[in-house]
Amino acid sequence: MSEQLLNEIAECVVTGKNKRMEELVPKALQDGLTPETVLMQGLVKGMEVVSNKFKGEEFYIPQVLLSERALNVGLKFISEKLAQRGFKPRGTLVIGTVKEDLHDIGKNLVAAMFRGQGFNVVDMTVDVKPEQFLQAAKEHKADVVGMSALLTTTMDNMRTTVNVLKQGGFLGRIIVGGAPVTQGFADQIGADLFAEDAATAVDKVKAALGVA
Ligand code: B1M
Repeated sequence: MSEQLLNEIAECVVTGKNKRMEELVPKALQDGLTPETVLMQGLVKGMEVVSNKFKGEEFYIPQVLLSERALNVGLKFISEKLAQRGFKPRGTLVIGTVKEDLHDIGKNLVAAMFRGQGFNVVDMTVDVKPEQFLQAAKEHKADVVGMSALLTTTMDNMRTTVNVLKQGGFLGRIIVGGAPVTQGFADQIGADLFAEDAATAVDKVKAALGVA
C-alpha cells in the first residue's frame, strides 16, 4: 500500500501534478511514512526519472519546470519536518547567477535538479557578487558553490568569484555552467567542475562528493 503511494508521488513529480501532490504527501505522512521515505522514495525517485528523461531528450525545459513545481509542492510539506528530525542532505549547494547577469532559467533548472536529488540548495538568485557567494558558502557550510552565466560579458565574473572563494578559504567544489561556458573556460579559471546541463551537473557533483 505504502509502496503504491510512494510510486504515485514519484509519478506526480514526473507528470507535474500539483493538486494530486497536495493530497498524496499529507496522506503519506498521516499513514505513518517518514518524511525521509517520502523524500527519497517518492520525490527524489520521481526527479531521477525526470533527470534521465531530460538527458535522453525525451523531456524538454517546460516539462522539467512543471516537475519542479510539483516537487516544490511536495517539499513544502516535508522540509520543516526533515530539518526538525536532523535529516542529513546529500550535500549543500550554494548557487546563483553571477554579478551583472540576470538570466535565471538555466540556474533554476540546475537548482531544481539538485533539490530533487536530496541536496540542500541555497539559491542566491541573480546578479550575485563574488563576496556574496563567499559569505553564503561560509554561512551555510556549502559543499559546493555553483555559478551560472549566460553572457560573454559576465563570464569573467566567474573567474573573479573563483578567486574570491579560494582566497576566502572556501575548500569545497566549484561548478560552473551556462550557454557560453565550456570545459576549457572552467579549467582556465580554476573551477573544479563544468556541466553542460542540469542533469549532468548533479551527476558530476555526486561523483565528486562520493555520494550515491
Ligand atoms: Co538574454 N541573452 N539578454 N535574456 N537571452 C541571451 C543569453 C543571448 C545569447 C541572446 C542572443 O543574442 N542570441 C545574448 C547573449 C549574447 C552573448 O553574450 N554572447 C543575450 C543578451 C545579449 C541579453 C541582454 C544583454 C539583451 C539586452 O538587454 N540588450 C540582456 C542582459 C540582461 C542581463 O543579464 N544583465 C538579456 C536579457 C534577457 C531577458 C531578461 C529578456 C531573458 C532572461 C529571462 C530569465 O532568465 N529570467 C533573456 C533570455 C530568455 C535569453 C535567451 C533567449 C534564453 C536563455 C535561456 O533561458 N535559455 C538567450 C538566447 C539563447 O540561449 N538561445 C539569451 C534556456 C536555459 C535553460 O538555458 O541558461 O543555457 P541555459 O541553461 C542550460 C545550460 O547552459 C546549463 O543547464 C541548462 C540546461 O539544463 N546550465 C548550467 C546553466 N547554468 C548552469 C550552471 C551549472 C551547470 C549547468 O552549474 C552550476
